[in-house]
Amino acid sequence: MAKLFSQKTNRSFYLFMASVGCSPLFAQSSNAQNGSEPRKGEGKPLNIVYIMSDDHSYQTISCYDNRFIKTPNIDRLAASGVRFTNSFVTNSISGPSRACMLTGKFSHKNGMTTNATRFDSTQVTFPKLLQSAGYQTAIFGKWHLKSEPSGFDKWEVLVGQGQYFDPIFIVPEGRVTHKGYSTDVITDLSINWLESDRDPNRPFCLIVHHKAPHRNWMPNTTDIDLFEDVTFPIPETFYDDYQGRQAAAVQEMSIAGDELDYAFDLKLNSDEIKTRLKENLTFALRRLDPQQRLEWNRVYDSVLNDFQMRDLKGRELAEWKFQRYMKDYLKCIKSLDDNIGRLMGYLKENDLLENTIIIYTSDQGFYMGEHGWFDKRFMYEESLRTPLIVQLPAGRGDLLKRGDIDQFVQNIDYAPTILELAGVTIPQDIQGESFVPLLKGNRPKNWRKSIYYHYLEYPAEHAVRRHYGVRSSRYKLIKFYGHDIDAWELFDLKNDPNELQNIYTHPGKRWVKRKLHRELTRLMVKYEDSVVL
Ligand code: SGN
Ligand code: CA
Repeated sequence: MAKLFSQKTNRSFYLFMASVGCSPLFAQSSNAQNGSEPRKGEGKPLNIVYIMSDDHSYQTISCYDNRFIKTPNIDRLAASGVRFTNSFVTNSISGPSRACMLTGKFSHKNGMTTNATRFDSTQVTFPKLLQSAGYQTAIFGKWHLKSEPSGFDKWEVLVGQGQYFDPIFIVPEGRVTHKGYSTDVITDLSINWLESDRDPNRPFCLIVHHKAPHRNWMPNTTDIDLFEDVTFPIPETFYDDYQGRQAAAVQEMSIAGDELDYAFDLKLNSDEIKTRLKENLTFALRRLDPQQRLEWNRVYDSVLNDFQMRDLKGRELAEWKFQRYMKDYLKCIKSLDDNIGRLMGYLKENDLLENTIIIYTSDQGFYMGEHGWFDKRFMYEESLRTPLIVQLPAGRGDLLKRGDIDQFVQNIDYAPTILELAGVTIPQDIQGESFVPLLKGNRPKNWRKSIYYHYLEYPAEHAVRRHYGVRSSRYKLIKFYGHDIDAWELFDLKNDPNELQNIYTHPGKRWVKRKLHRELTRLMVKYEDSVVL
């Protein structure tokens, strides 16, 4: 009976796909074309596992940068897949980035311009299209779009930013608290769905959105002792003086400044330390059980003692704060990497790697002390870039097995790429490009040579002024605008990769400037963006 049922489901899925004009993605392989033995996984529709963390910098993934931490599980994905070396976001902030990813459109088109906006969930998104093409769709973890998820058969999403311990989830029926550490919980929900909730005879798209390593970087108590005796290298630009860069000079995301909260961020929990965000730490710590609280206090009470004993000032204090920030952030990364390993282990053990594409990315990049900062938002490299690693299904002989892809991709490209891989028609008005040709190892001549960016969340926390700009392989042109600013910046990324010299007014750059202005206008026209003052 079970067999009959599964055959029927399979057939009805294929008939449905044909009726909606889709060629369901059977793991096509060059073997199928040349008539040799079919590979394992061939002929099966493609599954998608999309894992996105929150604020995970490429600097803290060892296959991108091995100065800070080893991430063996993410590295393994990259080693058996492709690593994008020029992957960028369109607007470096969570809600907007998530909306770009779901719709394949820039913020000004999908309407989600800032974290304060509400996502219009009646819009077409790639999960909705997959769902109507017969895919089972599920999302677990951070959502951050205010409106309820739509286009998912199963969803459990965090309330707002979510909590690290015993996180509360919004579900169609209301709210539910899951005991445990958020990264473990989100992975458990994902694995449980794969194991017990889905029909194994239909393809699936599983979206796993971690909360970690978002501020305030609370580690699992199992990882709480890690890195305590490690001293991390101070970034070259930690003491940036922001000369010639007006917006950078007035931001509020400095590690040395009070914005990195002594209580909430640095976990210094003492009656004498009264800070703006102290209450938030109190609330967060209430979620730990007595055993976890003991472990927590053991580590952070000793940090507090050390801090009080040293009585640090000036650069010594700034560097102490940097070291604490790095330690906590990296403890969260350890758990993230372990859990990615756990999910990968499940997919392998259950023979799913043959016909499943696995994507790992973050909603944007993050500053690990570069320019003296934490947070993101700016169009400078550390937050404009985002990690992107794709492990391709072993059964797809037409796709690359491994290697680096250096062409420019953006998060608006994910939706069309996934749709093309799934054999679902890409809507005409999607602004991103499917990078399936790149996954096949091609270098299309007309592939984009520059990217467009627009950040709109000001006035807001961290005080990063609104800006838009263009990045080519060599140069970056940025315009900061609105309220109290009207400033252009131009960087030569070859001679000044750290973006310290604004050469906009330098004589001799007129030709470069003209070319970039023209390119910026071309992109604004192409993407139909304009600036509202
Ligand atoms: C919170 C954080 C900010 C962070 C935003 C946006 N403050 O408001 O530091 O920039 O989220 O982050 S906190 O005190 O609440 O931690 S995003 O990744 O969701 O866009
Ligand atoms: Ca984020």
